[in-house]
Amino acid sequence: MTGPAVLITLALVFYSLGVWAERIARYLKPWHVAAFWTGFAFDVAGTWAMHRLATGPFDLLAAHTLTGQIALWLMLVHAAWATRVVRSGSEKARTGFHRYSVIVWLIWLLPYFGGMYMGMRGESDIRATAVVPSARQVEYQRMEMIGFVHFTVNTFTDREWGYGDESPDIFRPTELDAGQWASVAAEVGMKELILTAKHHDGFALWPSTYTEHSVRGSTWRDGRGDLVREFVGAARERGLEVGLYLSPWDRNHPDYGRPEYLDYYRDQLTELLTDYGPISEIWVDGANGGSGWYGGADEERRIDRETYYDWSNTWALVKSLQPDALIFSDAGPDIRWIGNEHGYAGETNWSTINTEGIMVGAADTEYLNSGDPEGSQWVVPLCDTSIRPGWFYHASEDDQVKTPQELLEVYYRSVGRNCVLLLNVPPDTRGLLHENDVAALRDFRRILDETFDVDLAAGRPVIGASRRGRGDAFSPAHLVDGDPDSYWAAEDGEPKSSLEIDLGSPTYFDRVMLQEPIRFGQRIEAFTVEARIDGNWGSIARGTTVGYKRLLRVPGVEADRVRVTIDGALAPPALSRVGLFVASPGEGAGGP
Ligand code: FUL
Repeated sequence: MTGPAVLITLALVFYSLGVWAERIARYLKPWHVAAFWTGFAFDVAGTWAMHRLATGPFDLLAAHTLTGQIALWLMLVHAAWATRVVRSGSEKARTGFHRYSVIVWLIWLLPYFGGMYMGMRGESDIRATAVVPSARQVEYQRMEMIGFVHFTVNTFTDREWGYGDESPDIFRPTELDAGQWASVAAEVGMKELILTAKHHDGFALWPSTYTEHSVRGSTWRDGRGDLVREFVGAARERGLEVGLYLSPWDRNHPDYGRPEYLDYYRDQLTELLTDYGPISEIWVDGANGGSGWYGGADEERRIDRETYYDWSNTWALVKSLQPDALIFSDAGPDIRWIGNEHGYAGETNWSTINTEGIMVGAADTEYLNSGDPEGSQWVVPLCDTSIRPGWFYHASEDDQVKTPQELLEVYYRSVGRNCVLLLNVPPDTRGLLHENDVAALRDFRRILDETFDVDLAAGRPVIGASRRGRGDAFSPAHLVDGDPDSYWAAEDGEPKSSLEIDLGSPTYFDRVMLQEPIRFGQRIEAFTVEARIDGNWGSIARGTTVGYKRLLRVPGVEADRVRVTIDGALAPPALSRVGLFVASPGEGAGGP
């Protein structure tokens, strides 16, 4: 018997001993109460040990967790009640209490044995790998696509990097409407929006009390504007999470490069994390070009990337102000850069890396691009790219907006490779997303929906897979049930497993979707997809990692069966979904 099982059995032994000794004596004695409490203590210890050993993040509503909770609460109430009766109850109460004890004990047995039965059938969750995402990281990954809003003085100077000497008054959007940004983002399926609260030029889009270089110095909204506030309000109204970009490099601030600047950076971070409600993500950019205005010094300032920013204390500050905020940088700690600005993840993309030694602004981009199966930290990969050549709006780029087909290419290489896609759509000098960008986004969304709305595998019989446990908890039917939380798991100890989807009759498809239940870790390191065409099996795709989502563009086939084989995995494999789709004609001829 394993540790938790011993503890939970001891809970039964002590609790039953107390209840039945009381029943025989027909009188509640202090040692009976002590036995109830001992039983309770073992139950708590056993439940705790079970969660620590056997599962990923604690899920209160999972069946076996729930039964355990009910049993624990019943026992606690009973023991506390008995303690009161022994301490201050009448003789009559002590003589009659055994009736209640037996009833509570009988009720308690139901969840107790219910939980045990599920455990015996192998219905407790699979054992997580050593490195798993936090619940917040899983939520973040599930957003799949989020939006970036680059907007500041650069929009008006037509530059990509402001020097820091811009007059705040050049910031004069004529029709600014953050509601338009958020509506378009929500409409096209983005779940979060990130605003450049401060870019490298140092101009603050909110009236920071620590600088004059902000919207307060602009005639926009008569100097009383607060774009961060407008932005978070508009995003939240439309159900979007909000993130803020606060550039560490500040070409305006006189102290940049000196230790004092760090206080300024952290003060601004504190304002943003204190005054604007829940912030889902803080975005820390790695760029540092050296030269700048720096309060009039107008010079080159180099910093030591390794020591200057003292990131660990800044991360601690973020977490102390908002424990749920996730931090993005080259080195995480929660979300990592994918290593390029095209929005392309590696075909092999592990969510784990070793962050030690990664310097913000000087990272090994190849390492970030594919992650590390031996990494000891889970750091969600993020693919950032802009819908235009630049990050900021330039009228000269109005006809260089990515086409819907180019956006799809990005989507397949980001979301389709275990990455979250962060797509930048910069507002123009009016303060609105440009018509060309909005049109491209809408077409992109329409085509995506045309491709992925109908899953030909949904509800089809799945056969041939080994499965964990004897019940249906991990049955391969979960691969096609549309529930993102349910999953199929192979028999423990089996690193290679195959399953077949029976399509009933020859069915055309050219897109395959695979998903792992990442809350238990990322496991799969090699897989093959085969199709049966006219009775003959042939391989249509081979790949390495799957992770949260893997999309495969395969040559169109008309097959009656599809086989997915997990050729290698770091731990017994599990999948939460296999989907089969037909590409919308709107996708055009994208490369695999
Ligand atoms: C880069 C910055 O220098 C760009 O201006 C932009 O903000 C991009 C997302 O990150 O490193």
